[in-house]
Amino acid sequence: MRISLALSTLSSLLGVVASPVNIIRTSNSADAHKIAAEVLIISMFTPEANIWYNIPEFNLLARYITVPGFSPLFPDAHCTRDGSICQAVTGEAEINAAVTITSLLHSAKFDLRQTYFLIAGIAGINPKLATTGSVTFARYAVQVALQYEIDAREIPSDFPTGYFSQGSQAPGQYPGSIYGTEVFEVNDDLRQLAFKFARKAKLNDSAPAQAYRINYANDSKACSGAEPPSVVLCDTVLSDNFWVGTLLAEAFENTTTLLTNGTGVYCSTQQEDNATLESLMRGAISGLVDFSRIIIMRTASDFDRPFSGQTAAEVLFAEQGGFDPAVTNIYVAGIEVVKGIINGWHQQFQAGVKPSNYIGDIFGSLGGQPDFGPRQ
Ligand SMILES: *[C@@H]1O[C@H](CO)[C@@H](O)[C@H](O)[C@H]1NC(C)=O
Ligand SMILES: *[C@@H]1O[C@H](CO)[C@@H](O)[C@H](O)[C@H]1NC(C)=O
Ligand SMILES: *[C@@H]1O[C@H](CO)[C@@H](O)[C@H](O)[C@H]1NC(C)=O
Ligand SMILES: *[C@@H]1O[C@H](CO)[C@@H](O)[C@H](O)[C@H]1NC(C)=O
Ligand SMILES: CC(=O)N[C@H]1CO[C@H](CO)[C@@H](O)[C@@H]1O
Repeated sequence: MRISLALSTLSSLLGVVASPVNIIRTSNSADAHKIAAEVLIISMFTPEANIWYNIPEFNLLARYITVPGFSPLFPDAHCTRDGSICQAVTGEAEINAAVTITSLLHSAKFDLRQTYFLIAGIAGINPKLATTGSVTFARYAVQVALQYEIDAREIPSDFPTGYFSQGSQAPGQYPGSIYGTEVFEVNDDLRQLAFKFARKAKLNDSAPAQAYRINYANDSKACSGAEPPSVVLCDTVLSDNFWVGTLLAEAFENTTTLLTNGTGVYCSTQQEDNATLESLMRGAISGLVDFSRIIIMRTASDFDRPFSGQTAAEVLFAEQGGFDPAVTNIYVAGIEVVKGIINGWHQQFQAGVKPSNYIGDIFGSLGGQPDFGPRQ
């Protein structure tokens, strides 16, 4: 599905060079040689990874660290010489994300207990909330395809969609069967800081993206699709399945509302984050990472549904022009987040950003009482 494009580097965009501070902490001798990254960028595939190379701020290709269990396509983690900033590339979709992140957390080469994880990838976008090129920061990640599915041609006549919760009898009913990976909630206080950092960025855009998004201008329900790119606080939803179209999008809006008990806002669409978060949460249970140090940033490359008068297949195959600005804005906005954390390390980030909201999964595995899910 994804188009591969040669992306020029952005060396001229940022004049200021943030010099990553010190580190490779040596608190006890067993950990002395481990890389204690302050920020670890999680990319999913080549264009998302490459946008961080040949930049003026730091050189992620100074160190290649082969990690057993990483994808055959992306066998190495990358780090700056001092180890303060690293990157892992998971490979696309849920299985790759879960296996790569789990392998990373159990690698003896890293000490990730104080690391901030910046999930930084492209995504589909709900034109009710934003447009292509926009940068979103999520509080909830919702797994929407973990449901029963009946082909739309065979659904009961009173069903609005073929998707409905496992253990339920119809769309709209709360799931009777919970696997535990349906919803994750991350640190909202950290999200607000990341949002503030990213808003310093001058977002990239392109003439083809502008020309295409005009089509949403007169669609009263989806007119945000025609606005210029912006930085937005809204949630992310995922499935291995790359869905497109008004009916599936609305069905999954409903699923998001249902699974987050009305709080989550279906906004960006992607294929990895419940898997990445499940791995990070299991790592947090094992004391390997701090689940309050995760940022989910998704930039919008394509619309999840057509404009009025267009079909679902037409939007899927259209040249929407959003891919290049979305990839560029991973760096343009993401670098502000990385600089914000590195420059504020001693004053704020080393000690951590205390979440005022619940964080974790639907079971309350990390303690606390989820604000979604069946009450225990
Ligand atoms: C967007 O990025 C591309 C590629 O670096 C660049 O050529 C273009 O001038 C940028 N446009 C804006 C509006 O920043
Ligand atoms: C939107 O409506 C205006 C005013 O009716 C019209 O001039 C314009 O062509 C329409 N744009 C699209 C993309 O349909
Ligand atoms: C979404 O939920 C609304 C309100 O319950 C319902 O009217 C609509 O048919 C649902 N849409 C889909 C596609 O399931
Ligand atoms: C979420 O909604 C379900 C279904 O309405 C309800 O059973 C559950 O108690 C709610 N959970 C919370 C935490 O409010
Ligand atoms: C790692 C993990 O929990 N992944 C889950 C994400 O959702 C899919 C459903 O499509 C589950 O099968 C996975 O277990």
